[in-house]
Amino acid sequence: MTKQVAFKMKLKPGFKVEYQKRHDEIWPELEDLLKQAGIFNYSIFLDEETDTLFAVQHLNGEIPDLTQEAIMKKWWAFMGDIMETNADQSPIAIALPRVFHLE
Ligand code: RM4
Repeated sequence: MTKQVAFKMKLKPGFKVEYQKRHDEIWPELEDLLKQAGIFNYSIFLDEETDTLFAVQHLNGEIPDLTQEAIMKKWWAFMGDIMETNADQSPIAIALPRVFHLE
């Protein structure tokens, strides 16, 4: 059973190019981790007016907890200088309710 989830995160002002570059060069081991966790069709969009990042993911199964995965923590530490983060350097991510869907 697949499900779709969405959440928002915050980019620090002025880092759109750097954010895009880092994601264009995403680490293969992170890609592998995300896919092995059942995440696919994963996109992130940016509202440049507010520096808000909107992520949409499809999942095979339930939302995975990747917070203890070494490569996830390494990536979050790498990204922490250009995103708004929690104390553990994970990005502040706020779940968004789905209000419309067209199959
Ligand atoms: C984002 C953020 C997310 C991660 C993606 C790949 O900037 O770090 O947690 O899943 O990158």
